[in-house]
Amino acid sequence: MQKAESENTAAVHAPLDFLRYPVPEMQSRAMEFYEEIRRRRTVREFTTEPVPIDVIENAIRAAGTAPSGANQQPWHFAVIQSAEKKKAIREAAEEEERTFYAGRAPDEWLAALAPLGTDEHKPFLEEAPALIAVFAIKSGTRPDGSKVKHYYVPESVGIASGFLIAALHHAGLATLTHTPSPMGFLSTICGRPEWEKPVILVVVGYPKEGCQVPVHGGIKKPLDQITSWL
Ligand code: IYR
Repeated sequence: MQKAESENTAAVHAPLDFLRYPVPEMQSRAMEFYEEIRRRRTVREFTTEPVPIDVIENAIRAAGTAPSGANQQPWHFAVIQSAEKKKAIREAAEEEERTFYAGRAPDEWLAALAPLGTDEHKPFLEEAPALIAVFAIKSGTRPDGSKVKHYYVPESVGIASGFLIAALHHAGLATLTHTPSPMGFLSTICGRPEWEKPVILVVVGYPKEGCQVPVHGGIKKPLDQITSWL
């Protein structure tokens, strides 16, 4: 069977741009990165202060370097700054969350959330200067309009989202990975097509003066509980 041109392309290789460090430098870099990333906390109290747009752009560029299935980069980042759109998102999210907290969520789920102190009120969706809605692109389209299957989409988008929040934290911004459930309203508000699925709403900004975070969220499993060495 005749293959589409894009599927017929032979691999072309180029030299790798890899920086090799002396072991002591590698060790201090690993420790420094851990010390930096462990300070990232999910924030739910944001100021309205605007953030530099080029910082957001570069964090999204960093996210866009993530590995993905067949390098198909099945993601889209919608940056929402308009007060009107943020209000619409807050209203839609709070409506979903009201039903979630008032009965749709099973007791076991509510019990798991209790130490975080979350509820249906989401003022940060309006107060924070920027929201980044992350969309997973379920399938692509060739120039002739036919569908291109995408591979490992949730894994790829999860990795890119990890890069995104790490990049924003590294730059000095606070984030919240918010997952209103269900979040189909984001497609409508952001004007995204049906083949893109909203997966995470990253709230970005500066923490309010005196911002409190739940102690529970800072307790991470020790290395021996999350690893096995074979
Ligand atoms: N989406 C709800 C509930 C919620 C669910 C999980 I899992 C969390 O880690 C935190 C919250 C909300 O945002 O309140």
